[in-house]
Amino acid sequence: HSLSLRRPTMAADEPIPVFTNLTELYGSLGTSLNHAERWNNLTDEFEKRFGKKPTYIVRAPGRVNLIGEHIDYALFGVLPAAIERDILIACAPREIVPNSPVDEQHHAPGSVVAENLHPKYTRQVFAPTQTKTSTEDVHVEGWHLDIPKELRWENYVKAGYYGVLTEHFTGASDHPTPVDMLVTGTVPAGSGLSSSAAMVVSSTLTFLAMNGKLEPGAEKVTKGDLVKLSMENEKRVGVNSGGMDQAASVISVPSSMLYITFYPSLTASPTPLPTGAVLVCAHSLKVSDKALTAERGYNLRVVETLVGARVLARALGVALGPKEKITFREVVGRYAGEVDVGRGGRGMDEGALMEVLGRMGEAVEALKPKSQTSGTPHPEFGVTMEEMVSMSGMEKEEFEEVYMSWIKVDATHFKLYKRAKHVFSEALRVLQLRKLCLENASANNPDTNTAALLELGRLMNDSQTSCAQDFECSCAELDELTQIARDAGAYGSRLTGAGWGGCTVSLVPEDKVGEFIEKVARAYEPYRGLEGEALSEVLFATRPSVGACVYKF
Ligand code: NG1
Ligand code: MG
Repeated sequence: HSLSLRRPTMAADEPIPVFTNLTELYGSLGTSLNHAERWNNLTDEFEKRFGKKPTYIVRAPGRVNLIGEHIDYALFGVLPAAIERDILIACAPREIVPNSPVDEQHHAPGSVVAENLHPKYTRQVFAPTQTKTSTEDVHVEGWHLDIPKELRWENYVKAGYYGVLTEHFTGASDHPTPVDMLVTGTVPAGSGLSSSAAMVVSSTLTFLAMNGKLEPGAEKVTKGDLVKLSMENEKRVGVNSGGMDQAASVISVPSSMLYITFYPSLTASPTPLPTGAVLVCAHSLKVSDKALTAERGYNLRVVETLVGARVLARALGVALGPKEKITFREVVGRYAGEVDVGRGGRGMDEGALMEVLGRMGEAVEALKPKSQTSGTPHPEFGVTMEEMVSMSGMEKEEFEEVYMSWIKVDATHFKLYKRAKHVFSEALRVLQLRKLCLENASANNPDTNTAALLELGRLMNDSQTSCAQDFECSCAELDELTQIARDAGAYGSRLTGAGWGGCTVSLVPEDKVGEFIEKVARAYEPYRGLEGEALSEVLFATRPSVGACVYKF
């Protein structure tokens, strides 16, 4: 009796769009911003600095997530869209002139000179080194790139390079091309709008382009390939993220949200919002340094949800492979006897998934500690490391190898129950919101449209509550700003991205956007004194826009 909500999905196996005609390129980006000025300025600046024309400009946008927070790494579907704000990188290969008066690294194969239009991000020169590892049975030749732990802008450039090097340069005689590049961006950093994914996707694209991987005749790089490569690359800069940001930055389509699934395979289905509402992003002005606080934040949540999934699997009698790092989505699938989960498989449909998720509320009770015999029980069902190991059914050593060796966490209690409660309720809200959007689009009736928007808003508000109370990824500033947004007339408002700072997203009646922005600007204390461009930097309406592309001169 399951509902079939499935719509044709976007092919993740489409090639990356490569434009050679500027009119077509600007057409694809939409007319709401003056793209020509920015692209021309970048081209001119590149010429001034490097004394030659760029051969490519690559573009990757940031994204806003409407709903589905912290569930991509549990492999549940999410509903983001690319935004108009983006990163652009102009680039060209550099000829190595022997004995030219430059520093040493300029001469190294595959060396990079990276400049940024923003003066805060200074010029960087680096090069990969060639490595040879030989033991009795392994013989590896490749390229190594040092990515230091501290936050530096060029780390995101290096992260993109890393995967291209390891994936495409394995032979000893295979030399990567030296690259000159100039970066510019309009995605605010640390804002939850994924400037990081935009940087890593655009950097990955730059090095693919510079090494001939996007040339006609080269083996086609698909959008799906770029998502996977960028996901791996982003893990080099600190957090064990899911794939939402990279998928949204690469695959998004104009004027529609994108329902992205990761299991059993990467799919992306356009999901149109009801008409009459727009998304407004508002930066809390609290910067969320996810890479630096990951041990108590993001990475800790990754561990809590993965261990939670194992404990739940055991409680439900779901079979587990030895040392398997199962996710919540896989537990649900195996529990429900899901079929068609092989490579490229489609798995169960959305109606069936909603039905199983609805039944999980009781099952997650298994993640509460059985009894806490020593000391006072943790008020929020947190368990100690010892309890967690015992609940997993693993030996301590094995547990450490599987769950603790690849990630650093800093906690005394692990709140498996509350995290799971968020993940399952949030995964269900995503499907409910998508269903509303699809049903509304086919009904095409103004009355049901408003009802749908109100319902969408309610789901967003519930998501915020769940993020704040159960997943504990909100903060005082985000709680306040979402409340201000609701008071100012939003249908719903919530944090977007990892949280702990950064942006909120609000669904706002289209004809009230001006009024809404004024009210929020007045009510949120940190916005005092901001006006004009400074205000629109942090508080702005946005519409779903198109994913990454490349322009070839
Ligand atoms: P932000 O902080 O917006 O980049 C992060 C993760 C996502 C997802 C969200 C929470 C990265 C690159 N992205 O987004 O994969 O897990 O948090 O929903 O870390
Ligand atoms: Mg990020």
